[in-house]
Amino acid sequence: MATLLAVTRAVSPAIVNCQLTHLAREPIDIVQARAQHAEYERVLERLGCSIERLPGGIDIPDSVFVEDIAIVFDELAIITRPGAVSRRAEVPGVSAALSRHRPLVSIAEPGTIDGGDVLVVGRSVFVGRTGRTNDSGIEQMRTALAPHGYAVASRSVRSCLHLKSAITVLDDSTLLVNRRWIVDEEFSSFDLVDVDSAEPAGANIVRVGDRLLYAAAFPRTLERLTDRGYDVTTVDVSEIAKAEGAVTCCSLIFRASSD
Ligand code: CIR
Repeated sequence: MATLLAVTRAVSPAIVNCQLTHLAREPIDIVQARAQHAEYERVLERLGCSIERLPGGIDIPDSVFVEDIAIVFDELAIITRPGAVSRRAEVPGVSAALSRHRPLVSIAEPGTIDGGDVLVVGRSVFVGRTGRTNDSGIEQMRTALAPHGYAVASRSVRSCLHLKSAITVLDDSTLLVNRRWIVDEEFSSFDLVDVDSAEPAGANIVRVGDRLLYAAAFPRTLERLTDRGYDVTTVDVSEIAKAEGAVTCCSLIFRASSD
C-alpha cells in the first residue's frame, strides 16, 4: 500500500486573532484546541498516515489550516497565494516543507487561491470562486495542471467560506454536500449525499484511502454515512471550528513521492 504523508501545522497561540468571515468571534481555549488537534493527528495515524507536523509560529493566527496553502498532486504541489492578506505569512513554512516532496508551482499576483476551495476527484479539479479564490488564480492552476492531464473547472459557492465547506469527497463517485451552498447541477455526474438539514456545516469530511475522518458535531449526517456502509472515525474539533476551520483544513494528505 502507498505510504501516505499528512503534513499538519501546530496550533499557534495567535489563533485567537484568526480570520473570521461567517462566524462571530468566540473565545478559543488554546490548550483544548491543541489537545483536539493532537487527537486529530492520532486518528490520521490510525488511518495509515505518517504525520509531518510543522511549527505553527507564535504570530501566524491561521497557520493550523495548512490545507489552504497548497494543493498536492502526485506530480507537483501548487503553492497558493491565500485570499486573506494575513494568511500569506503562512506560505514560506509550507513551501519549504513541500519542496522536499514535490516540484512546486506558485500562484502569482494578481491570482489568489485558498486550498479549501479546491476539490480534487481523480483528474477532475473543481475550484470554488469565492472571496478567497479569483479567476486569475484558477487560470494559473489550469495552466500548471494541464500538462499533467488534470481538467480544472470553476464552481459557484454561496453563503460559506470555501467550496469544501459545502462539498467534499466520500469515494470516487460520491460527494457529501450541502446543496444550499453550491449549485448541485454543477456536480450532476456524481452521486450526492446530503447533510442533515440541521447540520449545514457537516459537508466537510476527510477521505483517507477507503476510510473517512469526520467532526463529531454532526451525528445525524454521520448516521446517514454509516447506514451507507462508510467507515467513519469522528474527532471533536469544536475549538478549531470556532476559528472557522473544519477537518479537511488541518492537513495536506498525499502519497510519499517514493511510491
Ligand atoms: C480563515 O478564515 O482563513 C481561517 N480562520 C479558517 C480557514 C479554514 N480553512 C478551510 O476551510 N480550508
